[in-house]
Amino acid sequence: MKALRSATQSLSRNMRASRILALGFVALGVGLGSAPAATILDENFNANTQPGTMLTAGSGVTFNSGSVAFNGGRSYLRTAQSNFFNFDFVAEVTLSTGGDISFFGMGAGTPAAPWSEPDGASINLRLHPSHIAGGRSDAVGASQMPYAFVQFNTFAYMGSNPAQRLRLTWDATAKQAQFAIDNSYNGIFVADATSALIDGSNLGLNGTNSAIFFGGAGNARYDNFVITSSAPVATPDSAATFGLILAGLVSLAVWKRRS
Ligand SMILES: [Ca+2]
Ligand SMILES: [Ca+2]
Repeated sequence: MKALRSATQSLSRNMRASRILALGFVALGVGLGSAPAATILDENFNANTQPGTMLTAGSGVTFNSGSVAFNGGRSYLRTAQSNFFNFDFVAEVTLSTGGDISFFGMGAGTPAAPWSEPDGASINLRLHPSHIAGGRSDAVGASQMPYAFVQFNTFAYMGSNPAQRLRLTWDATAKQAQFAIDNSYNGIFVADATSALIDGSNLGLNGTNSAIFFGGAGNARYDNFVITSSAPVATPDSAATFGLILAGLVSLAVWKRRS
């Protein structure tokens, strides 16, 4: 009986220990695992000014009527954050097609000579209005421009549309991208066309040149740009705070040595 009680006590002690160990592993898992996907950028352009989270390239970008328009030469708007290659994300934006080709993708988001198409390395969607190239919709992977397409996938002929919701999904582990388009978007995304998987491993994309961008010309107009990602948001404020704390600790150490 005594032996049995001792065995039971020992068993319960072991169970308690393993429960604590399990809790420890859960805590460790939360600490080491990638953060759950969250909305890290949500821009409706209703302020009619350039958001602080985004940068322009080219001279034809204007913020008005609660959205952003692209005129003149082909121009681009891109995220200031440029490390998306390293993180899973889903980016979406609504396009009202203009009179010229429109672009949406991941890369430097700058115009390349001679036609001001998005410079490589890049993965992007090339959307022609109805009167150009039959309104063709292409998903491409480009190492450099002009015309260094490593992959070129024509997957739809969407043509012009006043509310075309564009979606880019990036798998950072597989290094694969996929585009989807919802024509006549009504607020709930339902893909009318989905591209082939684009291999992003061999284009020269990396953790420093991978902004998310869109643009074009001919009064292409974009709105409601949303990024959901496991990427940590780069905030200059937190870096500054860290610097202040560090400076505080250094001066405290100096003060302690002196006193
Ligand atoms: Ca808006
Ligand atoms: Ca639709």
